[in-house]
Amino acid sequence: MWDTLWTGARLATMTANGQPYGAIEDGALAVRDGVIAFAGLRSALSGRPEMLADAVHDLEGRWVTPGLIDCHTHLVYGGDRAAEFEMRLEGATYSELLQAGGGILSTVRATRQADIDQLVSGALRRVDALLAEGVTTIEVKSGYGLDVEAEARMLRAARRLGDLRPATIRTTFLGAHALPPEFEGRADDYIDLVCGDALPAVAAEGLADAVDAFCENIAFDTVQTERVFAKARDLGLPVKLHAEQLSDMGGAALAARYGALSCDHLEFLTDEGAAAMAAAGSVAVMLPGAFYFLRDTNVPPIDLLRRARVPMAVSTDCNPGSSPATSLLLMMNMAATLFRMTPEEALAGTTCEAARALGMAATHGTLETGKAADLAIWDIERPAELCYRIGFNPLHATVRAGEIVSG
Ligand code: DI6
Ligand code: FE
Repeated sequence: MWDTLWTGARLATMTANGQPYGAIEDGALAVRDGVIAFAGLRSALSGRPEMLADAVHDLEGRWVTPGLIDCHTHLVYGGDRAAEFEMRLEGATYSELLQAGGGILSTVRATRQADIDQLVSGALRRVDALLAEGVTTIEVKSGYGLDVEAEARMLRAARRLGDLRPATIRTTFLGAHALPPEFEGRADDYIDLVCGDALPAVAAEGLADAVDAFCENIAFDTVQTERVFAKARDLGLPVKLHAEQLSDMGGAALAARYGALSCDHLEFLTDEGAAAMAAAGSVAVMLPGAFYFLRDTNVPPIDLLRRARVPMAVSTDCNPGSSPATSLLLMMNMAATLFRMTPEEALAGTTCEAARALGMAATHGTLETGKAADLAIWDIERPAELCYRIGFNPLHATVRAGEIVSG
């Protein structure tokens, strides 16, 4: 017996079954013990639905996708940056603000002052906005603490989000995000702290699933980034990188040498960088919210990534400075309108490829027997509608680990 069986479903399995979206029209999906036990044609069921499961629901032709995965966020932080937004509208640039001690560093000040309860309650509002659109897995980075204790506190806050909401949380240590003011002019000393104290402490407490860095002319260079990656490797943690966002630093090629799960942003990615990512199997995480909000004009080289067969994910980059976004559907719309990704690529980017970017492809991101029963059920006629509308939410219900959690 299955726990629950949904019939009358149109399944966007996001598997390579020869159909766009891996679609199965007139499908059925069953779960048992939180795992998908059947995903296929209704006609392939071995008996009458009522005989097969404790609970049976007819979805009346609604579409079912894997629960959406937001694979790159900075949604735990203190304060906000609305005042800075106004300054940018008056002409200040993102890089100038950071170099003048604002930008990321103003969020660092607010985050250092916040206790864990304040960090959690602020983040929950953003988590809830994501969950309202069918998100079931969220990656959360540190990087606004920039000292041993505050970085760990951010990650503890992130982990707690997963206890408070029906979501799978993956945490990433981003100690090398910006140079904290007390290390001004001493970036290498700060990297000593990251590698010698902060990262080992975080690893010892089991607080991070991966390690990230901001490799950029306003942040850390490739030599400093490589020191962080080497330490991560020693500790057995996979790496990812904010690479080639504002300039070409050669970060993607470096990350690929460390077998990076993903390289993210990539507005300035080169042919060599793309080739290295393809060889390493690194996912390209597209962040159109940051591109839009910073009024960037260098579109990431989508055609190059396609030709090189680099998998592409799509994420919010939810953060207070460059992408105050809590709608993954809007990011899918922007991936299509701004980056010319197809709606199918955009949905793959928030399901199977996002799972890959988190090292979770074996268990999440597609509708297949044996995978986690994380589902989003939509009131739509075709999957392209998930990208098509702007600011409209067609979610009917969310299922997390086999349980209906909304709808
Ligand atoms: N790139 C980004 O887009 C975010 N971090 C990064 O390295 C922005 C973070 C912020 O501005 O607060
Ligand atoms: Fe980011």
